[in-house]
Amino acid sequence: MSQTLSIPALQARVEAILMRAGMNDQQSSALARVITAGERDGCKSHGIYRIEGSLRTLKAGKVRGDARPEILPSVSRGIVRVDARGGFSNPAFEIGLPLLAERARDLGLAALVVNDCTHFAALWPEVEAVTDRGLAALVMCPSYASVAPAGGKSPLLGTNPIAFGWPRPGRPPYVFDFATSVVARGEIELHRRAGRALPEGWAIDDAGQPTTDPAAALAGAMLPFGGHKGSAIGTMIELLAGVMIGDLTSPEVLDVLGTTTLAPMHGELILALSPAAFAAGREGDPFARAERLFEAIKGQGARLPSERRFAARARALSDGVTLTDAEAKQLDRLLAHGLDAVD
Ligand code: NDP
Ligand code: PYC
Repeated sequence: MSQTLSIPALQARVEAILMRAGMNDQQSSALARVITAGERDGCKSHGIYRIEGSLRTLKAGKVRGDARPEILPSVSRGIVRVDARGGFSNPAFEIGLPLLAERARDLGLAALVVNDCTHFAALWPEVEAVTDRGLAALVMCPSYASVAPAGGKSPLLGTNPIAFGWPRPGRPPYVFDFATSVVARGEIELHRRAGRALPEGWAIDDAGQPTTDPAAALAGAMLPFGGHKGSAIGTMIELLAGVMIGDLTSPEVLDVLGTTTLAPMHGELILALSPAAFAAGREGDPFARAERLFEAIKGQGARLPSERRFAARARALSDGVTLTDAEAKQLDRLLAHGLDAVD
């Protein structure tokens, strides 16, 4: 039977599962917030479906559930660096955020670098945490080799998400957040579990031929969005959020991890920019000018990215979220058996 839960109830349940599996308070609470936010906002590919993968990664010893991230001494005022100490990215982001925002307000632009973190999450929760502070945000990270470069035939780039946010005083921010592959890999796995064929153009098989079979796609390679354009943006993310920050690129992650069935460990780059500082001395209020642009987009009948998500959030906050029978049973199983419930 399906089960409807309030958001606080779901978050408490997810946190209890993660603590039962041996994660400390800092890791489990940050992860529970981001996983619950995925369900709340109708982003199933990064909601409770990710719990099992996180526990499998913990059981395999590829992530530290007891990690306490640490802010490292600054080499440059514009760069805040957090060592995730082999834990998940979200608690590391949370401890670095206040200093990132302070430096971005002060300098106009600042970066938060998170190193040595396991990353399975959507990026928009981090983008929104920055826009909530009146700053614009650009966030990106590699993953593991699973995407063929445009014109290539085998996995090399990651699904490398990139997300941007612009603060809108008194309204939800403008936010987009997407993989640089046609879709997130989680979507392919969800299609496989549901026995549904993929749309054409998402993936190729291990012989480099187009496929709509999710299993063949997982064994082959995903395709970048927009052909050579997505391929170039994916490569930029490898450079900025891998090479430049002294962390692993997606092919290196796969070499170290040896599988695409566990959550990957690498780094993450979060840029915070102050529109007020950049526009100072120029005519016009940047926030008012941005609103005119958004109105013009909507005036053509187009929707802004994240509007679907914000509508799902409003519904979930008032009515709760409904889990399928299989999802509710899976949560019960994970809570009852902890790491024994996963391979
Ligand atoms: P989607 O293609 O589903 O959506 C991407 C973005 O486009 C969203 O901001 C969405 O807003 C917006 N959008 C969708 N349709 C429209 C439309 N018609 N008009 C305007 N905007 C639209 O995302 P992906 O499958 O590429 O990625 C899903 C998630 O996976 C992301 O959150 C990403 O961070 C995450 N991911 C994480 C990885 C990791 O390594 N941690 C790797 C890859 C992906 P809305 O939500 O409102 O529909
Ligand atoms: O959905 O592509 C994905 C993904 C990879 C790592 C985390 N999410």
